[in-house]
Amino acid sequence: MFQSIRKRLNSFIGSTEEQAEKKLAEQQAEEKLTEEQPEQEPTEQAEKEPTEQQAEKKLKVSKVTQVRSALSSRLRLSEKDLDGILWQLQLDLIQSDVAVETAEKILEELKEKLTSQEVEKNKLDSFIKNSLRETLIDILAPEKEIKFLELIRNSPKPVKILFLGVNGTGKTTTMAKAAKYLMDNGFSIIFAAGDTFRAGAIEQLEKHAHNLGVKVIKHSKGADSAAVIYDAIEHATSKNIDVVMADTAGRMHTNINLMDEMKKVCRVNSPDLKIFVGDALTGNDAVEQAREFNKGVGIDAVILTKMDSDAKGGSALSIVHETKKPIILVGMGQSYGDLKEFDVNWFVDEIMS
Ligand SMILES: Nc1nc2c(ncn2[C@@H]2O[C@H](COP(=O)(O)OP(=O)(O)OP(=O)(O)O)[C@@H](O)[C@H]2O)c(=O)[nH]1
Ligand SMILES: [Mg+2]
Repeated sequence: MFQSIRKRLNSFIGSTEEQAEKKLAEQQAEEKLTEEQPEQEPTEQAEKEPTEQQAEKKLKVSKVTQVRSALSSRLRLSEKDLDGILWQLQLDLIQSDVAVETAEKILEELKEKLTSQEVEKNKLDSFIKNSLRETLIDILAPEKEIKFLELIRNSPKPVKILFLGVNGTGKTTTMAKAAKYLMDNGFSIIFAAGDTFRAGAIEQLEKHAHNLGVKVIKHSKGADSAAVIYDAIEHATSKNIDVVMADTAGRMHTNINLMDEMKKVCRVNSPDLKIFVGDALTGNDAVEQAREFNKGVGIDAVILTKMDSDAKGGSALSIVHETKKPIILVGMGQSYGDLKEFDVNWFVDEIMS
């Protein structure tokens, strides 16, 4: 998981450290040269100076030497020192599925942090790692944090959740996984078979529902998706069910008819949580889709699926940076239990370890 980006970030840390050490060695060599300048021949006057004054002078000189050795173990990186390394990092990030604007923002913030202060030689490693870590955490900060379980716990019931995204990203599977997660935490669930478009979609959802022991509200294929979801909400309200989870048909964000249908679903049912489900393997496409769905219907949160496969990880950084919406859950496999709450520290540890 995330091997590509991890390797590249580690290479950035190594190169920056190397560059800093090189600069320090040059700095020390220069200082040594200055120190080795021959001292002035003792003048007659000095010879005549009382020993007390000579001792005082010696003390001053030794203090200067002390300050010099203190200085020579510290350094401050400059923009020039970092130019080449940051350029390489930008290319590496883009190759790890980080969108160009997000990569630029990372570089800008990283450069500011790395050049902001003098650092002690023995603290270089942690300084560079912390600068990178803080930068990545900043990039992953949404405008509003959402803790999934907490939100469900604290919202008026029934909580209405809509899963949306393009075809095959994992909406239906993720909805089933999220249902299991919520049921394990004591909530009751009902499914709305809102994908009335794709052949076999209703049956696929019914199979998950059967496995999990969840009721499905369905109409027939081709029916109005907004109406199916409406019925499910009515049912949940009358039966005191905590959460309505509505599946929807996968649609390209460029498909105007289906996007209009999604707008209607939202208008009729006012979902509490519109979750964009993106496939982490599709990299920059997932970012573009999230942006367009956000523009079209407004999303509240993101779930990234297939993080267990060969995902490069960069799309997580870009999606949050571009949409400012939080990633709430990540899909880590095909079983019902393979879903976890997204934790920024976990993710940054994973890509930096
Ligand atoms: N490895 C892995 N596979 C996943 C994950 N989530 C979903 N899948 C797989 O992705 C495929 C598509 O999943 P669906 O849930 O049918 O996707 P969908 O978005 O509902 O697809 P449409 O309804 O056709 O738009 C299935 O084979 C899932 O098992 C995940 O986190 N990891
Ligand atoms: Mg589906």
